[in-house]
Amino acid sequence: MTHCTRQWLEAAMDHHKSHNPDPSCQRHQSAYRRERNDSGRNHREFQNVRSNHHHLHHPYQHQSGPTPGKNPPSSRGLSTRKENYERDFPVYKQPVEVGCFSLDSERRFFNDSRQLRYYSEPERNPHFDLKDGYKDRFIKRDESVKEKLDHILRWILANRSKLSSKVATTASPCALDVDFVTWRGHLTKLLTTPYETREGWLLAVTRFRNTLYISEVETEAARRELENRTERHQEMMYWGYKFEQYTCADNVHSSPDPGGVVNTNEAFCTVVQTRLTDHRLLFSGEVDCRDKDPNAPGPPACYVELKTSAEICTPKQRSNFHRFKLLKWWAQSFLPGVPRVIAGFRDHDGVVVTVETFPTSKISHLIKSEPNCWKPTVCMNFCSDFLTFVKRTATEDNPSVVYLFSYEPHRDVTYSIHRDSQYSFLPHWYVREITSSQDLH
Ligand code: 0WD
Ligand code: CA
Repeated sequence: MTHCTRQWLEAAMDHHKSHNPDPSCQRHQSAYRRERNDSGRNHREFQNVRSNHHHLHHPYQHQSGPTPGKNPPSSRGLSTRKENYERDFPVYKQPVEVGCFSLDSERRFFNDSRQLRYYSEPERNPHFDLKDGYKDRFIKRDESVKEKLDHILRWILANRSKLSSKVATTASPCALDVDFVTWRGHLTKLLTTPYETREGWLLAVTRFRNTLYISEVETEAARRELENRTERHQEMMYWGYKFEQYTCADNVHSSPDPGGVVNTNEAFCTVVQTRLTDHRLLFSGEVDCRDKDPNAPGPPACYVELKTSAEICTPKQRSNFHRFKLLKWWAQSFLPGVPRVIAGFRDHDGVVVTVETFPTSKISHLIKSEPNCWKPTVCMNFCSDFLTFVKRTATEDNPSVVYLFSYEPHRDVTYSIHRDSQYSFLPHWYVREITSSQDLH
């Protein structure tokens, strides 16, 4: 691991200083902390962080287990048992934002940050009514339109020069300098797989010009769930967007406008590049807003993830929140390097009663008092081994061939191969453009 990578990882995972054997690393680490604490000075932290933090140990330096990469693969499947992934934390490079894009109120693509919003800190007990506007000021994205990777591919075509290998050689006929292209949300699903007991997934993979594209396919179970959503469930999905409207302003100097329309077509997405072990990744994720302070660190460190969740009233609710929800929140924000998750806790009637900040790097400490709780290292090692499995399996370089990877809870990951099928997802306009520009070399 390079010095720089380790430094980032330690800051991101918030190592306890006394467990760090390298004094020069400690210096860097405390500098990072100071900077981050300064920029985050206005933000409240979840109370447990401070009370528990000092006696918690870092999870990774005490891990022992199988050597990295020695997880015995079965001939066809990939194990999803968490016990197989409890080894040292894998190299995960600090994610770098290489670009961004926006989707407007009609879901049109723009290669810029016009939809980026600014976080406006609410009071601690704000009494935001999340039900307001559901009936009359809500425009919902058409979920029957499956966009697959299209927006990311559009971004790639508009930004080829940032990604292509400087010298195209026959030895390395890589159109893009990355191994994988996908949505952040798909990687989040991979990270949480060893702990997922309810929902399976289907991921379609195509190798094209030596880059592996990963795009989700809706499962039968997910489709049925979508169809059978209750009216209350539909309304609750609106609540998350409404919370964004109460806390996000369109400009640095403006204020949120809770009287406006909530339109879920609108999105701002960051595109980041990073590396997990030997997998070079390019992925995009939707970002809710950024820090207003012009002196805040650059992206992705200035980004803020907003969440809503039911108020926690009982020890059982607290335990479930730690075991299930914080796992998803951590995975989603850790991947692109978003440092803060800000949560609005709502009562049964959809009114936000408290707002708390969860620094991403502290989430894994918060949960350690939970018996049988999740571990970041298991999530990351599983993801790395899955990507290795994909590289080894999806060998035919052909835009119309799909390797369909399938996970059902408590089962291994398996796959099937499909030619020119309903699963093919790379659009002709993308294949044509990449093919013609590459053939010029
Ligand atoms: O299957 C998917 N997840 C697909 C996502 C298929 C096709 C498109 N997308 C894209 C959309 O363009 C959207 O803008 O998802 C983008 C977000 O991608 P992501 O960041 O990789 O997704 P994820 O991390 O799962 O979700 C981030 C946010 C969500 O916020 P919360 O706080 O609830 O996690 O993106 C929203 C949602 O607000 N979101 C979506 N928006 C549009 N389409 C979708 C979706 N399918 N899923 C989540
Ligand atoms: Ca959010």
